[in-house]
Amino acid sequence: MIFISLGSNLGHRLQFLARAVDLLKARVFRTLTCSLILETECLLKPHAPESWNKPYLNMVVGGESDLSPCSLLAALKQIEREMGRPEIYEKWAPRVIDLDILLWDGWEQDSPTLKIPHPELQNRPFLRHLLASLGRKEFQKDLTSSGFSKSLTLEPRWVGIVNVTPDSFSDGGVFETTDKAVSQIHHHAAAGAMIVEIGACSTRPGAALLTPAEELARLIPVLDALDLPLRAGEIALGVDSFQPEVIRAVLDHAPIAWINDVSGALDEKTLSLIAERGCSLCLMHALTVPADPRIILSEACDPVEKVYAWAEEKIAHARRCGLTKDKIIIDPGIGFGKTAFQSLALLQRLDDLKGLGVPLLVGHSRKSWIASFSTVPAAARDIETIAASLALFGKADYFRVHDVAAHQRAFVAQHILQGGIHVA
Ligand code: PH2
Ligand code: MG
Ligand code: MG
Repeated sequence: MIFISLGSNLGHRLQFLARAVDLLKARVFRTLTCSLILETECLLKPHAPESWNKPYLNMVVGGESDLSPCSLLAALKQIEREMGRPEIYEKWAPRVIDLDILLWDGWEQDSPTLKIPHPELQNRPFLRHLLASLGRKEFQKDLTSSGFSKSLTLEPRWVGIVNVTPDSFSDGGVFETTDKAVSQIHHHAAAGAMIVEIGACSTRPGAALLTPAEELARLIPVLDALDLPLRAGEIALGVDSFQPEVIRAVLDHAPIAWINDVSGALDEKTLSLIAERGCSLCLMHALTVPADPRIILSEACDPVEKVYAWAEEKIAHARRCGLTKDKIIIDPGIGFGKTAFQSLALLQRLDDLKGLGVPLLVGHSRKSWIASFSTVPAAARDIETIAASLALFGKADYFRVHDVAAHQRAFVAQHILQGGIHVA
């Protein structure tokens, strides 16, 4: 078994860890198990600039590889470079990604360019903690409650929901809404959301649609308030809108990582613009927007087959407009034009959509399918949502939820019991 440590303390740390794991899986490892992620205090050399003191996200992966220690080291350096780490850097300066060989069963080495085991293993209890969590008995004493300020899991990837919907259209209402939205965005990002998604136009049954101007009047102040973290790449922001004019305006205004189109009906010009900007596109299946409880899929049809056929067509169309497969995310649209029975069937057979060959998103959080077995009000449905999320683990890439922090807590517990998550 070979163990690699991953660390990031610059930019969107979670996204950098995710990208590095994807590359390790593709290039280096035959099998791969991921540890939890711990947030740790930055260890610095004496007299390091105070600006370097940025907390790390650290994790460990273990697996089997056919590479020699020397070629593995070269592969790690190559990944670091491709991910934007400069070729020459000062020792222990902040970095988007650091990949080190920690341990190699049956191999020890002490050369100027490579030392195995990693000498810093002695000084970093969090690395020994992570190795213990992957079952390494020699570090069992290190599996303790100290040495980290936060614990997260890398999988699934969370999309945190933020509604920018004021009750009043007065200035006071907009300002108050902006503040609340911005603080919720920071809250989701700190809790471990991969994407934080803002939406100004409600799509729940009976909701009134907004004009593009009304929608933008709610969105733009939020983008402006987040200008710094967005430009620094610290937060990946999604916008939930299906109006081409709104999408164009927000893409021109700020770096947006993701557009969520709940209509699934964007025109070619808008799709091409999204592709050009390197933005991801989530396409949701719906019959009407806003949702109309009277317009639902026929009882005779198989909802999974229906969504599959719809998605195949939408993916082909989006690809013709320049979007690549990794940037197209398919969402079956739980609760949109479906009975509770049909929504449940889609959740139970989410796997069947994997054949589409694109990332999948599931948005089941607090929705009315829960009312078919629970009497708690919508805002209190997080226990049911989290239980469903745990049952759906591995069946979708992205989970779009109202409470990212609570999901992370539940998934960290599941992860630790399983002794790591096997990703390859
Ligand atoms: N890596 C460093 C320097 N300091 N501090 C923490 N908490 N985590 C690290 O991975 C780390 C560090 C140089 O490799
Ligand atoms: Mg290091
Ligand atoms: Mg290093």
